Amino acid sequence: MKRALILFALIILCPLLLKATDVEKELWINNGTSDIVDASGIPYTAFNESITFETANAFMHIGVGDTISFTIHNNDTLTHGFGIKDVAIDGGPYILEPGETISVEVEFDQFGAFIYYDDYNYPHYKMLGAAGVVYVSSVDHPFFYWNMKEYDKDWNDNTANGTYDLLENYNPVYFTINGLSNPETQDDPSSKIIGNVDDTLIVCMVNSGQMTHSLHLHGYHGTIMYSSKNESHEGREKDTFPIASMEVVVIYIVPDKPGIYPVHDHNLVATSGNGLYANGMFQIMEISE
Ligand SMILES: [Cu+2]
Repeated sequence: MKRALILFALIILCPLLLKATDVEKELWINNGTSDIVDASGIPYTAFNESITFETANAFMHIGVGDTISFTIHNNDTLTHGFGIKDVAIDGGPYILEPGETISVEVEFDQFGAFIYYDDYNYPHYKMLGAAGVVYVSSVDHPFFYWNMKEYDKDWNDNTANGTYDLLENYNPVYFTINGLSNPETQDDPSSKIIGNVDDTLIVCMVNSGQMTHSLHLHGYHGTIMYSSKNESHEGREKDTFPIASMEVVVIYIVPDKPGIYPVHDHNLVATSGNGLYANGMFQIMEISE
C-alpha cells in the first residue's frame, strides 16, 4: 500500500518537478584558419559564442524538455545554413546570407547528444568545421565531449574558393577532437576524462566528420546510454565504439580502478597528422583512487 502511494505521488509530482526552461544562445558563424600539427593552414568555419574565431564549436548542455532560442549571426562572407541532426525544427530551411542574423527556436525533448551544423552546400561547408554539439540530459554527472572531425586541406581550400570536390576524392590527413590535435588535446578539460573510482563519467562521442571513427578506451569499459543510429546498441558494455559520420554515441564509464590510460581512434591513421605520429585523435583518461 505504501509503495502504491509513493508511486502515485511520483506520477503526480514528476511533471511538476521537471520544469522545462528556455535557454537563450547567441552564436556567430566565424571564418578562420586551423594551424594544427605543421602550420597546416586549413580553411575553417565554426559556430562560436562571440565574434572571436575558435576552432572548437560552441557546446551546449541543457535539460530534457528545454528549449533553446538561438540567435545566429553570419559573420562570414559565404552563405551558411543551420540544421540539427535527428531533431525536427519548425520553419526553415534556415539560411543566412553574409551579415544576416536569424532566430531559431528548438525544443529538445529526448535524452542524448545532437549535432547542430551548417546544412547549406552539404557536406562541404560542414566539412570546413561548422558543426557542434547540444547535450541533452537532466542527470547530473561529470561529462566530457568529443566532437571529432577530419580534414583534407586541398578539399577545404577548394570549398573555400567555390569548387566542390567529389567525396571519392576526399583524402583527410588531419584529425581533431574539439578542434585540437594531440598533444594539444591533453590540455583540453572538455575532452580529457578525469575522475575517481566509482564515479559515473559521461562521454558524448560525436562524429561531425565524413569518415567513421572508432574510439577505443584502454583500462575501462563504457556502457552505451544513447546511440543516434542504432537504438538496439543501447545498454551494451564495450571498450570500442565505431561511430559513423554524423552519428552520436553517449557512454557512461564507471571506473573500477585508478590509473592513467589512453583513449584513441582505433583507425590509427587518425592518431597521426599529415603522416606525423602521434597526433590527431588521442586523449588521456586519468582516474584517481
Ligand atoms: Cu587502443
